[in-house]
Amino acid sequence: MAQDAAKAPVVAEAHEVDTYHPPKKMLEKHPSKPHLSGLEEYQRLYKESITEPDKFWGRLARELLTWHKDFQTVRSGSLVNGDVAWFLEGEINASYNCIDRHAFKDPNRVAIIYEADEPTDGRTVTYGELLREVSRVAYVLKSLGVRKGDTVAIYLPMIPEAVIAILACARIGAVHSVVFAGFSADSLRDRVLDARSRVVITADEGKRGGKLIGTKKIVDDALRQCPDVTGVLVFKRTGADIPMTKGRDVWWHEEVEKWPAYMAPERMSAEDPLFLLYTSGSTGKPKGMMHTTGGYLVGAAATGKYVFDIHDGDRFFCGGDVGWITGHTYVVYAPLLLGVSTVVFEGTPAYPNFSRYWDIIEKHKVTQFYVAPTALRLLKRAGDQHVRNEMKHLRVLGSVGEPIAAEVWKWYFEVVGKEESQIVDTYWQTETGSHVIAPLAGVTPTKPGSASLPFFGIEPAIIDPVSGEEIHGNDVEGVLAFKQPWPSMARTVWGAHKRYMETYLNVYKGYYFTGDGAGRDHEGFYWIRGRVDDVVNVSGHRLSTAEIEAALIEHAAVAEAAVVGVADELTGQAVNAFVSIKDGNEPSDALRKEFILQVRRSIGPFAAPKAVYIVPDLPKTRSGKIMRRILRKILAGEEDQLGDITTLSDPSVVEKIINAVHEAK
Ligand code: 6R9
Repeated sequence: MAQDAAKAPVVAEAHEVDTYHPPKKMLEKHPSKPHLSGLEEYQRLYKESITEPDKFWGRLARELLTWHKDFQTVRSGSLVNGDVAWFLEGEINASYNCIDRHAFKDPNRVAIIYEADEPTDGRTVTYGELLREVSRVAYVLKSLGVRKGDTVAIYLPMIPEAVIAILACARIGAVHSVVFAGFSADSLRDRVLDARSRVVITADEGKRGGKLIGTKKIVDDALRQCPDVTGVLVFKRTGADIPMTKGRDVWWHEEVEKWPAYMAPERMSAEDPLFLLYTSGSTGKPKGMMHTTGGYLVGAAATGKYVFDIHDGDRFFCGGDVGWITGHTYVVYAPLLLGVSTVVFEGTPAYPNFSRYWDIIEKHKVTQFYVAPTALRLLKRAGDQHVRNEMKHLRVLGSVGEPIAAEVWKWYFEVVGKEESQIVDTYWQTETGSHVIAPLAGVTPTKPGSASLPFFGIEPAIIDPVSGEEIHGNDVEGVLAFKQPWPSMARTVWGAHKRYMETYLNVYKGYYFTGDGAGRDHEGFYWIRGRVDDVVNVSGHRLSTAEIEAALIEHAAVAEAAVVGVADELTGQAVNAFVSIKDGNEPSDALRKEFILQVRRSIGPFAAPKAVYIVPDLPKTRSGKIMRRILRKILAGEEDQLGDITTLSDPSVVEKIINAVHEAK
């Protein structure tokens, strides 16, 4: 598995690259100073977090959060047993920590800066207003029958109401299950059914890049096969004329008027679930990763504070969508837990023009900006003339979701940041809840392309995938695992704990397995190489090849399908599909288009294959296993390095596939 990753390094050899220290200008314009005095303090605290985790995390949890009832047991359980639990006996409410404690101190402080799709349509929401709106929606959810422990599906565009819906669930102890609004009706249906959600929160329409999206229509399509859904709360975003199902659908603006503007938060146990978020794995069905309340909040607040160097009065802008983990942790929880302003951006970086991000940063005096390299590649390619803005309040520029190439890193640093901000390349996953390998802004030196050093409490291990043994020392390559539990790790896959154990904890006993290949250089810096499983990363979106194959096979003409990721200049990786068709069908462009449409319909537009090759057969072993490695090699033009193909049940298909690819190119 890991050989693939090791042979295709995405970065230069570690010792050839420059080291960048936190820029002096960043420290000069700092409102005070970074939370730590320097690398030595990081090293001292890091050591404590590994050798005395109870002391370290107990202190941080009490410092960063307000508990209704204090905890006594900081940590229990183990990676071996898969029963990790944190801050037991503690009682806490996420919405109280994100809202009330700031609203009581300063109700007029801005919590949400809403940048609408049209630059002129935005508004701000203060902490006082947020408390009132969240309380009202919490009442509405109760009136729709939602009780503590129930799951609520949220299918909303990037508008303040998405944050309000999330926090309203948290307020009453309901488990939010946000589904990215780019997912199709079928994907939404699967998630609603798997989580057994009976209430869905949505909008009439969405608006993105000047285009309208029929959000409610997608929900209606999905719910046709979800008989247990009894309530749909609909926010009026555009005022489109949409059908409302009697007895099921209610309008947000009508319901909130019925209820008072304060509701006391529910006291939750630290280990009560806070949310589910579905993510793709190597097998077909998406997994509902379950995060719990206390540990997740500690991870979000701690990484927000130390990695992004968040200070009072900061204005934080994460370009991720709340439908993904990046939006959960760094649009919603981290900035609100720390009481600063968070930008909720509805649009795209290219609308109305390529200066949109920079205009937002300038307009709102943004101090930290966080985005995926795919957006940076797009904007770099569009040209430096779009980045004329001074953006003089910026101190930290974050990168997330995929490896960032050194030249994109440098462009971010020089052209966007004018060498006055620190770049933080943050490595983490839906499963880790918050950053696990990342520099601390103002503290950690960085190297373009490296996520640098582990966050507190994270003890990385590089494992030899062949022997399964940990490789000690520096200048080593292998697969990445973690040796100790940390507070914000997902506790289970919803309703499938066995799958959780098999995917993460039983692969290498005693370790959490990330699924990524990585190197540790001569100075102990980590270089993430990318997935070693059948997960493709397209524009920072995590897709399962098996899921796309399953979608293709739903098409009546498809006999078999194999999907692989190929390197793509703009999107990092792109989806390419090999399809063999049933007798009676002829290969054609029209058929290829239908296959692409099939994936769009079944999963969502972002999963659509960039190329579809219709081939007579797929390369399979005698036991029927598809050899995707061979397909990847052919696409990379490395036909002379296919290795041993005699184990294939029909080695002659390889030649035919090569021809099909050449013809298409
Ligand atoms: C936060 C998020 C997780 C996968 C992960 C890895 C890739 C994330 C990265 C990175 C290189 C980084 N990934 N951050 N690769 N450098 N800084 O993206 O979560 O959607 O679950 O994806 O993304 O492959 O395993 P998620």
